[in-house]
Amino acid sequence: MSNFVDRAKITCKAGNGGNGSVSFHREKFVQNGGPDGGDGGTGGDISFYADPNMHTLLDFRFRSKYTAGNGGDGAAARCKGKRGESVLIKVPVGTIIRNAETGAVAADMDVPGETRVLLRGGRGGWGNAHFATPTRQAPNFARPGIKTEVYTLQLELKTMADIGLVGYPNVGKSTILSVLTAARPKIANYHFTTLSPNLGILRHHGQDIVLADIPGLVEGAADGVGLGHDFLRHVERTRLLLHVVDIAGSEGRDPVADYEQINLELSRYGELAERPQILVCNKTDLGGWEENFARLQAKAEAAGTPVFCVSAATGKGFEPLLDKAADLLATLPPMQHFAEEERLEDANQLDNRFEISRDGKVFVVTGGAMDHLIDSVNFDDEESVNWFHRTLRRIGVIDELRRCGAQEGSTVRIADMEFDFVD
Ligand SMILES: Nc1nc2c(ncn2[C@@H]2O[C@H](COP(=O)(O)OP(=O)(O)OP(=O)(O)O)[C@@H](O)[C@H]2O)c(=O)[nH]1
Ligand SMILES: [Mg+2]
Repeated sequence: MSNFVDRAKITCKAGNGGNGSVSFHREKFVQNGGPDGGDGGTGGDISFYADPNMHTLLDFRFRSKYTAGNGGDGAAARCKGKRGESVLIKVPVGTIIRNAETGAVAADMDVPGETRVLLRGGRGGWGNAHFATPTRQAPNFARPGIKTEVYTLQLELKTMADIGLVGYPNVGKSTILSVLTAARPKIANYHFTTLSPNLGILRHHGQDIVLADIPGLVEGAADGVGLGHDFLRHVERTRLLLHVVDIAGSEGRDPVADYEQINLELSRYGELAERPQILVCNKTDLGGWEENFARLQAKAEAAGTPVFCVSAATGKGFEPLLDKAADLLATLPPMQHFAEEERLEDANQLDNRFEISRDGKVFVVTGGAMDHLIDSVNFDDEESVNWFHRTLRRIGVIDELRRCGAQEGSTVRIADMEFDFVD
């Protein structure tokens, strides 16, 4: 078995933001110096790099946890905390990154050399120096940094190629790749010789075409039989399929039945049935293929599929096939890009979202904004409590509570603290 790995799960955490500091300037002979607590540093990011030199996700078998550094805390004399160290994760070009929990696509790393920040480090909290105003000269509070979350990410490699070679096992797909390109895949007279995709580059009239040879497909492939899912994934992005059959039926199989079976599996796997095809009738150097060809040609042409006869053994018949493939590719849309469905980086940033629910007579305010707010307040300090009230008003919590029926004296719960509602 090869070391080809095309799926992996990893956990990632961007760094927490550092806490702001509460500090007052001290100097000989100077009493009650001003607030000088510095801000916390930003946490480190988690980024991904589409590495053209990587071809499998094997590395993630050995390492699956990635944690960026936390931002440093702020300190006296307006000293800002240091930035947390970022982490860069290398993946093969064509890797799709999903949030494992929701299944939503977070990034498609399909551009060679591209770097994407997926999880941003938490922002550092403000030190008390930030909260000084002419009327509030000694703020006794600062804000904590934003705590980031751990994400489980599903990585999935979908081969990037213009053309995918599909067909029943042993029909000669790998041999065709070796005839057309410099690739040297394993070729042998048994089923499932190929166990992972092989890529080759074909140069035709000055145009570079990337060809992918995938393992043979069998009946039930779309249900996962013979590792069908794992193989079909690699033709999902190809723009054109070369459907290869052993037209001589050299193993006693019927190429017409195989052709129909493979098409059935393709149609049952996503949108592969609509992918343009060229039918390649291989092994014409062997005798007795004419009758099979007559039956198959009728079927393929009825489906609008161009048909070519070749022999990978002798190298005959490929020129017109390649002309046709190049013509088709010129008219086909570019490779499928998986659109981003979920923005992970924002999820680590503070938002002002909150929700109000009822627990008997108590109004309960929840949401990320609330936890962070409660952490920011020094409830022994009147200034800090006033600031807390103003913030609740500013982000709309007071209005929303009133709208939900809270009145003077109603009980409001935020995190594990209870307050009287004061309008
Ligand atoms: N006579 C003849 N034999 C061929 C031709 N093309 C391939 N073969 C032979 O058919 C056998 C299978 O070839 P492969 O290229 O490994 O077939 P495959 O479709 O890649 O097979 P899997 O990887 O198992 O799906 C080998 O013994 C090849 O030498 C051909 O045009 N003529
Ligand atoms: Mg093969």
